[in-house]
Amino acid sequence: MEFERIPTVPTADEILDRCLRRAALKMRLKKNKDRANEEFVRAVSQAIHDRLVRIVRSFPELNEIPPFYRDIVDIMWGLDRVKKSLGAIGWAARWARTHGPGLAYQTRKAEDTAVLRKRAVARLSSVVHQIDEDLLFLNEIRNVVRKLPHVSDEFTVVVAGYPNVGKSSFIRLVSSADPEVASYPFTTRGIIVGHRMVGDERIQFIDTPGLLERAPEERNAIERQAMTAIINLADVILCILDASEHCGYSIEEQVRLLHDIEALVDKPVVAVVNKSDLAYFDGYLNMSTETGEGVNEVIDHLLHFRKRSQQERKAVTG
Ligand SMILES: Nc1nc2c(ncn2[C@@H]2O[C@H](COP(=O)(O)OP(=O)(O)OP(=O)(O)O)[C@@H](O)[C@H]2O)c(=O)[nH]1
Ligand SMILES: [Mg+2]
Repeated sequence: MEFERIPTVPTADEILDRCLRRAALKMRLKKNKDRANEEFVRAVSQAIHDRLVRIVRSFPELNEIPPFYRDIVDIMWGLDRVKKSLGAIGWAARWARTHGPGLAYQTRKAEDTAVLRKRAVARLSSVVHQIDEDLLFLNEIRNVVRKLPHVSDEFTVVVAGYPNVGKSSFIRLVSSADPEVASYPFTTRGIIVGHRMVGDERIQFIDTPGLLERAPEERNAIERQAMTAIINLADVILCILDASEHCGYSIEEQVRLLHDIEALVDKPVVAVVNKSDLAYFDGYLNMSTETGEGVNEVIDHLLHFRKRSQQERKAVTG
């Protein structure tokens, strides 16, 4: 995702420092002081304009980013607020471009060009300072989104279940390459994203640490939205149970969670019982991520939904 390439968004003071210094450097060699003052104003406003435009362009177009990322930005900060801040930066850039030449012209025409130069710089500074909060806000967003997991629009299995049932172990075991550990802003724990090649197609596995382990009525609105953003990625949900109860939850509680999840989402839910090296639970697929027993059967079972989701995608795209 292009998010990780967004550079740090500078503060108003940092922008002004840089632009003033660069303009001063350019003027150093000028012999005629009046001419130098005029050129200084022109150079500063141009540099401010260019810098601000670069900031706006470094952010991806919010209407074009994949729904998962748009959901997260919306839940965390609100799309409108983000657009407003980007708009404010754009406004300041345009201000510098529109008024810069006029300020430079006034400087040249002035009795005392040094006074006018200072006045012009003060006006430019005040415009840049007006967007200081927008700059800080965009930098906060940048710092969060660059650490989001990479998820793509391919066949996706979202792995759910109580803590310690073996969700992460499962993803690590079945992933062909080293899974990515990224951060998801709604949980303090790392989220694991892994891939497995099956034939010439990939399956994407996504962890849900701490997201689906509480009863629906205990979740607040933000948590519900955050969960929906992850669930929307899923072609199928794999709900892992632990019949050994070593995870600390009774099997009854775990089955209740399974039913909650089934009721909550309109995606297929596959239940599988992990830690079969310790205990079996009849009526379900059983596997052990420790010994590998039953894991291939689980993958095969998940693949049935790949065929289905491909047909559904074809039906949608015609
Ligand atoms: N005996 C046995 N232990 C397992 C098996 N799978 C996982 N474990 C152990 O169970 C513990 C929890 O496994 P994790 O994969 O971290 O569980 P998780 O569901 O990702 O837990 P959270 O990230 O806290 O939600 C670890 O100590 C694993 O070694 C298994 O098949 N058999
Ligand atoms: Mg885990």
